[in-house]
Amino acid sequence: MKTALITGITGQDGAYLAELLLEKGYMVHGLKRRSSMFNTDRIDHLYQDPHEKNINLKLHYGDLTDSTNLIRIIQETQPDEIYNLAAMSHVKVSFDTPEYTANADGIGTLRILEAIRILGLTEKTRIYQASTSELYGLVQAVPQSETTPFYPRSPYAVAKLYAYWITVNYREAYGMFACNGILFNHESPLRGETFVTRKITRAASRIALGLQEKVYLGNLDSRRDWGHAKDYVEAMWRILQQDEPEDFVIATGVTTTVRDFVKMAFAEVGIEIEFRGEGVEEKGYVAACSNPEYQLEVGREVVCVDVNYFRPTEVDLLIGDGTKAKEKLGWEPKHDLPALVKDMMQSDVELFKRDTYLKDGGHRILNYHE
Ligand code: NDP
Ligand code: GDR
Repeated sequence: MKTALITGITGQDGAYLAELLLEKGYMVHGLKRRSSMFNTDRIDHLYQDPHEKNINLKLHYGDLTDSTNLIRIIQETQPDEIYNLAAMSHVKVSFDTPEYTANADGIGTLRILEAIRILGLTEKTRIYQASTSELYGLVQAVPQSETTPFYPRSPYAVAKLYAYWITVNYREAYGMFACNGILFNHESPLRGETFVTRKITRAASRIALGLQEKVYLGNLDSRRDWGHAKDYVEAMWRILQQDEPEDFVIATGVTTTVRDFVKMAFAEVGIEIEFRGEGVEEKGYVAACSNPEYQLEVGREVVCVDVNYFRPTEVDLLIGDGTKAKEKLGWEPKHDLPALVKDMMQSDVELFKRDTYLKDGGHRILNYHE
């Protein structure tokens, strides 16, 4: 039985990866942060009672900013594979917490690599580093591949740039099996609520169900290469099963604007959106509503632009070239964007139907804008 340690197991990717590795028969250890509330919602369906014998999922308290803790957990668990997914992963928030982001996302990766070296596990333990298409930043060339130059545009991306290169350096300096997966945006029903796709699918569901008036978004022109997280964790695993350690771009090769994502999400509930106006004055209106379940007036304003969601420096266009992953890993995405949007919308409509019962029962339903 192989043993894996997943940092960031309580996040979107951590949850899907834990599920995948358990299916493959791994013993899975996960690093979770202490929180004042339970923070394991995404993996509760995998929970195993630690009092039982022969469990194959175990959680450990830890933090990427605490090297002694990382050394102890790696020593105790002796992993064959470490998936370093933990990070302060929100690009906009990284402008508010740049030092913390550098510490967790940049130096955190170094702490893991050093722990492996200190413990003499360089031959045994393979490491996957969660690198990102945000490294490309200001567009140098498209589509972006493993050889496209980096130009990071946020404290998050700069921290991840350090993590990328320190992973390459430890591979070259100490012969470690350490790899970067340069993953383009990937989403799912488990996506954090403040990333744009989930913000949109939540809002489209809630607006259709009469729980929310409108949604405020930032830059509608930015383009992303969006895939499904379920497919992307499979690529992470394949990267660590190769004969030689290498870095891979994981992407769909299709790019779409935020504006078009909005249209696709609303279309899933039978609502056609038309955008009118320029720049910050641009707004999205209901152009048609073909679903008799939802009572949305034609002409109603449901999308507005709020400059507070703009970033000081933006990444305008991401579109990945996944040729190397296809050729060497045999990896291709199983979901296209319409399938992703459908999955997210079905899940959110189902989720928020519960709130309609609460609303009907007189409970206050919060419109939380973030
Ligand atoms: P999430 O934000 O959903 O999850 C991040 C995880 O990291 C959570 O488990 C979080 O814990 C944990 N975490 C945050 N800070 C620390 C810390 N200091 N110590 C320990 N754990 C910490 O991210 P995703 O699952 O979407 O992404 C996984 C990784 O992949 C991240 O590194 C991200 O930067 C990277 N990435 C993501 C892409 C995407 O499109 N999703 C694309 C490319 C890269 P808690 O639950 O307590 O907050
Ligand atoms: P990103 O994802 O920054 O690409 O990072 P996010 O969904 O936050 O933004 C995508 C694009 O949408 C624009 N946008 C908005 N974004 C948010 N969050 N909220 C809004 O209201 C909004 N309106 C427009 C953004 O400006 C941006 O252009 C994600 C994270 O998962 C990173 O951890 C990961 O490394 C990269 O993807 C690849």
